[in-house]
Amino acid sequence: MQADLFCQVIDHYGDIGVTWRLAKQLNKEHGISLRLWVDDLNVFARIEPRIIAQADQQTIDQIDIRRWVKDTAPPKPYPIVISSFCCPLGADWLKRMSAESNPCWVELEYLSAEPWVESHHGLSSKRSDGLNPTFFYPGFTNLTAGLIRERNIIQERDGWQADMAQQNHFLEHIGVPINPHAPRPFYVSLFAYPQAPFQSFFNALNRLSKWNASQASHLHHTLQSSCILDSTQTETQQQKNIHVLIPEGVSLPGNLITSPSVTWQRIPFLTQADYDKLLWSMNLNVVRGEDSFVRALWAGKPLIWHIYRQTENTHLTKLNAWLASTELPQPVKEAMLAWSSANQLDQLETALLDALSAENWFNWQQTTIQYVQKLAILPDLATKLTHFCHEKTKNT
Ligand code: TRH
Repeated sequence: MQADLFCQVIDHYGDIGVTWRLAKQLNKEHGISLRLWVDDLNVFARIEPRIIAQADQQTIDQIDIRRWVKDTAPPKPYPIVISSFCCPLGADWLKRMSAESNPCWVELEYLSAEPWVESHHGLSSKRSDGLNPTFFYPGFTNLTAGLIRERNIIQERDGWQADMAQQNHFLEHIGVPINPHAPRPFYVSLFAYPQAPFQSFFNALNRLSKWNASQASHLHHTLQSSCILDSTQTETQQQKNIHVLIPEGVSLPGNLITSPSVTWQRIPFLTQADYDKLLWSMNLNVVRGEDSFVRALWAGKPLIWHIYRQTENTHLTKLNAWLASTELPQPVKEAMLAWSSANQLDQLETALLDALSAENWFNWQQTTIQYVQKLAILPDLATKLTHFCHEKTKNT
């Protein structure tokens, strides 16, 4: 099977992040030969360092990557056309598609847990030019297009998470100092939008790290239940046991008040494969948008999702819909909602500290693991897409 896959980079990295991941999986696991059309190769190069931003054509991992210049005469379209995030293909492509190949055209939508997605997934709409696109809605149930999940990702994650030496080697490789004789810190990765409530988050972590003796045992239990501290830890060692890793490109406010009791460290912006390894190595992941959110789910660790902000608080409707589909402890749900809502900084700090308390932290981990285990047995998006396109094109 041959497919033309289109990506229009709107902003940030998610458009090309999702599309590139899907392209590789469709080719590697389903044998589809892909022509990937991308309008902004500079952003592409940020997540895929092998990209030559000046090249009009290049092949990476057997994917034929083309610079997509709108309003230029297109080649003969392949029998399958996929437009990521329903990006407009432009009159020239549509004309050739309707005149020559009338392809199996899939419009890949944004991810949402909202209930209406199930009834919309798979619907098509006949156009006046004869084209008949079908809408694929990614989602969290078997009545949607599912989620992007590579065939062995869970197995690879489990192997990684069982190998502390490999994790330490990786962390050192990206510049994180490892002290094998000290207790393993409580690691946090922080990938959020500029308007994130960084100070409230820092305050909560600072308070967590400085809990006094009476609460140290509860911090001890918290950290121990995350298999971080063994019982030999003395109280002083429990100080400074939180290490926050912030990728290049995540902008922090200039006037941030942090404290010596928590280590905040910049790390490089990683390749997608290395970013997965970072997420797998952490205790808590703050992620955003769509792709890093799904990758953090596959990491099986507690996460805070900074959802992409939309007008009229549509993003809060989406966030609430996803939270409602989980069994996460109430303080965790409150913290995630406060994180993405305006003027809820105090609630955020309180809810976060509550969520990180021994009891809730253990439940946060358990409910996350159980939730992801259920997701990981659903058919993945690339498989559903391939089956759909195979069925649609086999009779043509
Ligand atoms: O960058 P984003 O905010 O992209 C957003 C969202 O996709 C949103 O849904 C969309 O509407 C908007 O773009 C236009 O967040 P996201 O989706 O997590 O994409 C980030 C990509 O960057 C993801 O593929 C992971 C990758 N990444 C790396 O490869 N290395 C890194 O070090 C980091 C931090 C991220």
